[in-house]
Amino acid sequence: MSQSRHYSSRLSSCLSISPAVRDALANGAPVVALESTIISHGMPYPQNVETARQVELIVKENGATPATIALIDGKIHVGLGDAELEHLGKSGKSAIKASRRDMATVLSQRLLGATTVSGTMVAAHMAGIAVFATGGIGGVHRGAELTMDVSADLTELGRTPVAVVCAGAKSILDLPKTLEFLETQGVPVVAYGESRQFPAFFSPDSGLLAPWSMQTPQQVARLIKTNTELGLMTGQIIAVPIPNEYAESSAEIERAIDIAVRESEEMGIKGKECTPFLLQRIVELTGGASLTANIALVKNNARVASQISLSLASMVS
Ligand code: PSU
Ligand code: MN
Repeated sequence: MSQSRHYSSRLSSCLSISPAVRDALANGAPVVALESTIISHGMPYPQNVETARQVELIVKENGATPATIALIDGKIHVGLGDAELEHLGKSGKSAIKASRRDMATVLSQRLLGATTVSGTMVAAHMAGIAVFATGGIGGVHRGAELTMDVSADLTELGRTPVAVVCAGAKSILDLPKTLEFLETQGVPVVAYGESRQFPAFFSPDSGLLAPWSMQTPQQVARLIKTNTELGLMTGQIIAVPIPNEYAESSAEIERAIDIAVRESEEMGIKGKECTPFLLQRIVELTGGASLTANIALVKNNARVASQISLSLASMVS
C-alpha cells in the first residue's frame, strides 16, 4: 500500500518498533497494542508493573504479540522491554500523560511520555496495529456542559482506525453523554458478549444499551475489516463487561466514585489531572478493592483483544 510506505518513510525516524513486534507485523501475525498511562497514572507501583507484565504474558499465551507503547528519548516506542516497563511504573506521575496533543512536544523535548488511549491509538495506527486492549476509556466528564471536559480519547476514536477493547467507561464520567458523543464522532460501540448493556467498568451494567452487540471474535474482526474496506478511518469500541466474580463490590465502588467526584470539584481539580486524581482516590476509598477489579478486567480485555487480533490476522492473509 502506498499509504503505508509513505508513513514508514516519513515516520521511521520517530518510531522505534521492537524486534518482536516488527517481526510479527512483517509476517501479518496478530499484534495487540497496550497503553502506558494505565501504568504510570492508572495504578500504583508496584502493582502497575506487575499488571503490565502479566497482561503482556496473557497476550502471548493467547497467540499474539504484545506491543506496549510509550514515548522515550524522542521516539515512539512500540513494544517495551522489561527495564522500560519498570522505569515507567516507577516514574509514575512524573512521566507525562500524553494524548495526541502532547506527543510532538514530549518527543521534541525527549521527555518520558506515557500514552493515553488517544496517544496509543495514534502510535498503533502509525505502526500498523489494528487492535488495542486497555481498562477503560476517557469520556465526557460529569459537568462537561460547563467545563467542556471531553476526553481526547473520544475524538481520537472518531479519526483513527484502531479497535479499542475496554470495559466501557467509569461512572466518574457522564456515560449517557459519552455514548451521545461517540455517535456524533461516528464510532461503533459494540457490547461484547450476551448482554447489550454498555458496561460501566466496575459494573457489567450501566443501565444504558450499546447500539450493537457481538458474541464472537470473528464478528468483531469482520467489523474491523469492513470498516477498513470502507475507508471510514474511525475506531471502534469493543466493550467487554468485567468478569462476574469481580463485579460484586460495585455498589461500594459507586459510593467511592461519588465521594471522589465531589472532592475533585471541591478541590478544583481540572484538565488532565482530573482522571488520575479520581482513579487514585477510588483506590484509596475502597481500600484497594477497585484495584483488584481493575486488574482483573484489564487481563480479561487483553485475552479478548488477542482473540480478535488472531481472527483478524487469519482474515487479512
Ligand atoms: N480510565 C481508567 N483508567 C485509566 C484511564 C482512564 O479507568 O488509566 C486513563 C487512560 O489512559 C485514558 C486516560 O486514555 O486516562 C483519559 O484521560 P482524560 O480523561 O484526561 O482524557
Ligand atoms: Mn479532560
